Amino acid sequence: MIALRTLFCAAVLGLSACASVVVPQSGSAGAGETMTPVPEIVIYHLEGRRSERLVWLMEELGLPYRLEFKRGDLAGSMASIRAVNPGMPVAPTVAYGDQILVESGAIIEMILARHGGGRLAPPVASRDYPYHLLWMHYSEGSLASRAIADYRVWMIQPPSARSPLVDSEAVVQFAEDFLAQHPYFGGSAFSAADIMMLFPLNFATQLNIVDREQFPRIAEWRARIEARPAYQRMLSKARPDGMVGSLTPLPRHAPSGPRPVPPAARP
Ligand SMILES: N[C@@H](CCC(=O)N[C@@H](CS)C(=O)NCC(=O)O)C(=O)O
Repeated sequence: MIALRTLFCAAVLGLSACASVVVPQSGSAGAGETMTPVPEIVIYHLEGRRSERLVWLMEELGLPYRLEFKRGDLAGSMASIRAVNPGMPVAPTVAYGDQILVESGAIIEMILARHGGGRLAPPVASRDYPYHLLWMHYSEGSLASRAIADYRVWMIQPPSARSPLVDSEAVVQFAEDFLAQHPYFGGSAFSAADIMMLFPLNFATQLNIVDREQFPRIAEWRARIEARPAYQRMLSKARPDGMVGSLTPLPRHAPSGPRPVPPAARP
């Protein structure tokens, strides 16, 4: 297990470790809005990993934060995370005032509720809101979990047939089908659900867990959202040297085609 955890996120390049702290614009949560005051927010970060979601969110909202990572040194960045969060050393770990938080989706929902001023989420009464919430949770609950499981299983034993259970291809196809009907995972407008969905979709397509050629709508959506100025600002601050410690793409993705019907319900 330790080896697999290392494989997933702690591949280390032999680059020099230099502490990098970025302090973007400071200020209130939104002009003319009454919102909870923003405490000091520190994002403990690993380049190219899920902590980018928080940096991107803060850049979209124009909220102040401090970014903590060791440039080009995933092991060094991990050591900083472990120092503040020994029990659950993952990225993102966020210091929110005197509270240490994990789970990118939960942190994003909390920041939007307290400091978002209605931005990056559709109104609760709107038709888009259930979609937004669905994809906020699907990104980790159904998509990342299956893509990571399939990647790890492949490394142990490459599959020779498609699983009868919902696999990576099925969860990515569900996202592709939604984008046939809606421009964003937020429904009619960009929302934090789009921020949540990018990491696992990139993980599944770029590591060849699924055949990216089968998902043209996801490719088009990705180009559109990665062109956002806030995403580009995130890249320049949180990934200044490009991708660090990439995982190896699979030499071939799992067999595609129709999924066999499972004989009975299984976990
Ligand atoms: N569900 C969590 C996942 C956090 C997570 O696993 N992050 C990875 C980086 S992308 C990590 O820190 N892995 C280290 C490990 O598994 O030891 C979230 O969305 O924040």
